[in-house]
Amino acid sequence: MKVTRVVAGAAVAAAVLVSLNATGAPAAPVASVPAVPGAILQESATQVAADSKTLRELAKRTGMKIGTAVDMSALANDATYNDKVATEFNSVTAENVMKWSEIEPTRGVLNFAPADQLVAYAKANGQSVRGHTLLWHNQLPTWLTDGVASGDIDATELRQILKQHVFDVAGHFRGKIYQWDVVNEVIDDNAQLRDTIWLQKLGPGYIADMFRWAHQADPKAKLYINDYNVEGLNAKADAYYALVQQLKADRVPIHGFGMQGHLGVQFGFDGRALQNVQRFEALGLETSFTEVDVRMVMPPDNPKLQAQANGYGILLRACLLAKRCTSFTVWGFTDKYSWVPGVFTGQGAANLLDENYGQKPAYQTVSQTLALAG
Ligand code: 9MR
Repeated sequence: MKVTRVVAGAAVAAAVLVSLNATGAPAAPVASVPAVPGAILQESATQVAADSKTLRELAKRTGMKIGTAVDMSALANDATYNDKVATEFNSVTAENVMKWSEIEPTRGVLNFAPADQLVAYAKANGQSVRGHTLLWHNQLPTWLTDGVASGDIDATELRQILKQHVFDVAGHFRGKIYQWDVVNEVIDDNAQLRDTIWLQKLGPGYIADMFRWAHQADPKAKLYINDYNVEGLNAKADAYYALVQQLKADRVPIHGFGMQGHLGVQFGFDGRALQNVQRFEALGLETSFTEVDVRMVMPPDNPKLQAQANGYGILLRACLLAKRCTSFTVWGFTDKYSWVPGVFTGQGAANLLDENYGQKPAYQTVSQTLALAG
């Protein structure tokens, strides 16, 4: 029996969100939320709303987009997957097909077909598209990495190639992407600029160049800097704060800070995500959670699944409580398709739905939190 307290009004909903965030208590069904003064014990309107609506429907009234990364082969071959992308989300990100190695596997031969399919799908389903990503150190075409390694491509040519890439890709999708991850993972886990071909050959100024070029290529897109392990208050997030401060001082067109949100229940969660979001917003940026998933050591059990729900809840509440957190994207939504087991041996079950599309506690938390906020 679903007996819980009626939570009426946005102010109370916000108070509940705050209290959950501040206590850091495991994200729990609404029934175990601390007593709200004046609340009536009956079937909760919020619970009913959450039960009968998709995430997309619930998110509509929050002003925050709810998104997922999309695996194009699952979209083409798995009807349930395809249906859920359309019904549960109002924002999509290409999990892979907008990356450089996918778009230009052969130098000078651009293949936009799979990414165009995603953009068309999004249009047909009334969804927005996040662009991911114009610059990364992974998934680069071998003609590029080999050319740099052999010395065939020198620094001057590399800079020209990178600029051309931005104009090719951001130009191709001009007007169709609401947020671009312009540079991805440019700071390493020691909070230093990441040692990549970009830094080695072009120097640190490549980051500002990327934003300036992207802004010229697609003036309306919000331009993001994006990374993992920057959801809380830590040295890496501090390094981003300093970098963004400098870019803003230099009048670089940077608009957003993207926190990927690849968490693991075995590491615990930093409950200060909201403070972190707020300090970036105070610099004049909007923010987004861009790749959220919460993995665990297999097999899943109830405590791990509850902890996972808490991880999703901490990030989602931070986004909903912040002033300019515009999108919350999960990096896949079903354990049927996930990058995690292939990279972290013995870990998985990181998504909102299980392999059979069954709802996990994390889904319930996301759904109920959206219902409360909306
Ligand atoms: O989920 C993506 C996976 O399918 C690719 O094989 C992998 C290649 O490195 O990239 C994964 O997505 C990454 C994203 O683009 C950037 N942040 C980390 C994500 C997980 O590795």
